[in-house]
Amino acid sequence: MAESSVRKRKTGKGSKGQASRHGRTPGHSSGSRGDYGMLKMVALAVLVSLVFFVYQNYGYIHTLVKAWTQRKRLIYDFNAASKREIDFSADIPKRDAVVAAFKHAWLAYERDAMGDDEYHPMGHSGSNLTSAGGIGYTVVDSIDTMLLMGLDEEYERARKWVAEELSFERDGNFSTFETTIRVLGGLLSAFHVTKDAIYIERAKDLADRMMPAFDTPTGLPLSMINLAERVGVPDPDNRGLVSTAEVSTLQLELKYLTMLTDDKTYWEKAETVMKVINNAKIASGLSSIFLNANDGKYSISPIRLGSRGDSYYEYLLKQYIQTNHTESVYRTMYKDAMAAVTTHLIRRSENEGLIYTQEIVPERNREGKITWRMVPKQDHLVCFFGGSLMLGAVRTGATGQPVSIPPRVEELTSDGKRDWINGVGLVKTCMETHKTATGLSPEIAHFRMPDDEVQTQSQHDWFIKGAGPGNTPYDARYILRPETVESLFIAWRLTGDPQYREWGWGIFEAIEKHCRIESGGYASIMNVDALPVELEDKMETFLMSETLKYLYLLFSDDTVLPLSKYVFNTEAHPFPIFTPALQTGFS
Ligand code: DMJ
Repeated sequence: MAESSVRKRKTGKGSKGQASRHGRTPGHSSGSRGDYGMLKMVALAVLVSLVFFVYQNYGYIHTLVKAWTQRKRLIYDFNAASKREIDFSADIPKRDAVVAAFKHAWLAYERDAMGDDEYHPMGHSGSNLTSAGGIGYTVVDSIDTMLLMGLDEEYERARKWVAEELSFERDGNFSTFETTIRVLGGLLSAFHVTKDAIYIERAKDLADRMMPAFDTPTGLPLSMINLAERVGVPDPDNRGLVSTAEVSTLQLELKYLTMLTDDKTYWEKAETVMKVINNAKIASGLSSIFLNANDGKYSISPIRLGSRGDSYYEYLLKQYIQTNHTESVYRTMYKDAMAAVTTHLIRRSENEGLIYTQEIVPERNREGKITWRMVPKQDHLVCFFGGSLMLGAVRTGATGQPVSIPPRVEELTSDGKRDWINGVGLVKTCMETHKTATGLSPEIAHFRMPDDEVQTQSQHDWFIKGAGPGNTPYDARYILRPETVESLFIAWRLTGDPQYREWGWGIFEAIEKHCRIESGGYASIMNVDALPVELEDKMETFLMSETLKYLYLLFSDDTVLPLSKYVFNTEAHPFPIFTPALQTGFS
């Protein structure tokens, strides 16, 4: 039956064709040849003009095609990711290598500079933040990493130093923000792990000395605090303004301190700041990097996710997580901020379609009017944001809790999917900026714009501004920063994708190869894209508190500090998530 019907259709077609051919008369035939020749001429002319048009407009057409293909380029395939087998067991050799690196850093510091705030591994010396003496910047910042890594002997010596030597009776001006995230944060997480009263006593002493910084007309804390005098000190470099990230990155620490001490003062100070920031909201939903502590308004200043902006966004999300999703005001603030950031700051690069964040900078024109300039420049600091977006997607952009690992597409709202994809893309971009001579990424990456002259000089979509033979700009440095490995750790825990471990291991190997000082410790690099490396004699405290901790966690199994139970302060000190008994939040 089938065959005969096929045959029938063939016959039908054939007869139609024949009928048409038979229908032509000789006269028609010669006319048709003429028409055909004419048609060929026209087609040729069209083709030539098309080639000419393409030749003349190659750049524009190339841009259009690129834009079209980039829109199609898939950053993340939810379905493929969900099918992957996940193995969260520890990678013991790599984890042990990270522990060995920590010991290499700590033992050198302990030998050369025990108790000093900062360490200079090449000069085998330490230094303090002020001439009034140290405040345990390095020791306290490192304690919970030792506890995590099981370095008992090192821990006992550090604990002894805290008990016998640490003093905050220092007549000097200290950064309110840095002291909170490194020292107060370190003491609180050490207390959480050990329940040793020494840490909570020291934490309370420090916090009480810092409270006067909040005595401003609005409650926004001043940038500096004299710990002995117990007075807040305005930052003379910034016309008395306070930085947005600095005032909004004290909340996890102060709120946890209230939970541990039952003293509401800390909580209230922290929450007042957030209320002021919420009220300062401007129409675009964006936040600039400075606030005025007298009137609580944003000052006209750059808008960015890098320095002075970064951890404001981080703590909006983490405050919501810290109190077990009970304070919806932070969810709202975070979601509004992410909507504004997506619209105004997140961009894709020209050729490779890399996700990055631009800055918006105010400029005064000749008439004195403010105009806003877009600057395609991203601080290394922004690399925390990839992991943060992913975490935010599953905590604030999910249809329910808990969310699968990795999240299934139907578990995320449209905002959740948007933030997840941007987060994945941003982590990838940060890894792209590690494609340098050292495998380490610079302090600042610029992204090429369509008509940039630099387009012809760089093979990537990003470049280090001002770098060249004999030129070492500030932007080219790597100072042992943790932001990329922080995002890799979060991305690993939320996806189980081994790519994140591989990338982390690459960064660890690059640090070992280029920053390690044989006699002990690690130094910063002046130019990540120049070999042999030129070193800068400084080992930042966040190498031991953050960079090596996040690498250790990346290679540990997922029962170690699970993200469902812990929230990390911005200096990687883990605090437990809790459900507050007191009435909190504001509207
Ligand atoms: C750390 O002190 C903290 O992560 C802070 O929030 C930003 N910068 C450094 C590390 O780069």
